[in-house]
Parts: sequence; structure tokens; C-alpha cells
Amino acid sequence: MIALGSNLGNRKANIETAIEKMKEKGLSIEKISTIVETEPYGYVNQPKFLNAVCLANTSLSPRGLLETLLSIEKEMGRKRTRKWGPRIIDLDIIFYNELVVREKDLVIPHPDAHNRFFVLEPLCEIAPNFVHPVFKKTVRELLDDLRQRK
Ligand code: PH2
Ligand code: MG
Ligand code: MG
Repeated sequence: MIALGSNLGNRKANIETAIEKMKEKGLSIEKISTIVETEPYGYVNQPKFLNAVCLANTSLSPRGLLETLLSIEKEMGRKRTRKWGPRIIDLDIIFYNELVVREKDLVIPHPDAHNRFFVLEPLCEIAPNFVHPVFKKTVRELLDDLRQRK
């Protein structure tokens, strides 16, 4: 499961280009959520985002997938400025099946996914019953929990 986000330039085109590039690089995109406009989270003083999530099939390892996603971000001209700052495209691995990875530069499930409406809402559209392998809760339950908390 991959989350896509953009808040610079032609945001919709950026998300669509990223999906095309994922296909070109051999990912099989099985499902794509609706693209939604969301308020910036974390660092709030920046433009609104468009966000979506997609379900992809790949023979790449988690690390291979990370490298592929970073290469797409780079090809699309992403410049890394401040953490959580504005970006033309951000591609994050949210889940990789039931796998749990905890390495310095690669943490799966995404460590903040359960706190983010812009991830859980689109995810709930395409995979409501997927179980978070650490919290042992479905995406729908995580979204309900977040709504209670916020
Ligand atoms: N990404 C961030 C920080 N804040 N806010 C929204 N709404 N959407 C994002 O994709 C996003 C964010 C860091 O990756
Ligand atoms: Mg991100
Ligand atoms: Mg990222």
C-alpha cells in the first residue's frame, strides 16, 4: 500500500504522473483511491495537499520498492527541504503485506499512518479490512479510533 501526496505545482497531474511511473517501473497497480484535498498536517504553514493511496503488486523487496519510489520522486524533480515541508510528490510505503520492517531509513508499517486522516480515509475506501500488523486492528478500526481521538 503506497500513499501519494502533492502540494506544489499541478497536484493532480503530479499524482497521475507518479502512478504512470510506478507502472513503467513494473509495479502492478491494483486499486487507486479517490484523490482528496487535505489540510496540511504537521507543518501547517504550507499549501493544501492532494492525497491518495494505491494498492500495488510487486516482486521488489521492501528496500527495492523504497529505492524505486525515491527514484520516481527524484525524476519528478523533488527537492528535499524541511521535514514535512511542501513537495511536488511524496510516495510513502504504508504497508507491505503483513511485513514489519524497522530499519533506520525504512519503517513499515509507516510509523505515523494511524495518526493521519489523509492516509486512513483513502485507505478505508480501498482496503477497510486490512489488518495493521503491529496494532492488530483493521484500517476501519484505526480510522474510527482516530476520529475518537481528534
Ligand atoms: N505529508 C507530510 C506532512 N503533512 N499533510 C497532508 N495533508 N498530506 C500529506 O501528504 C502530508 C502532510 C509529510 O510527508
Ligand atoms: Mg510522507
Ligand atoms: Mg516520503
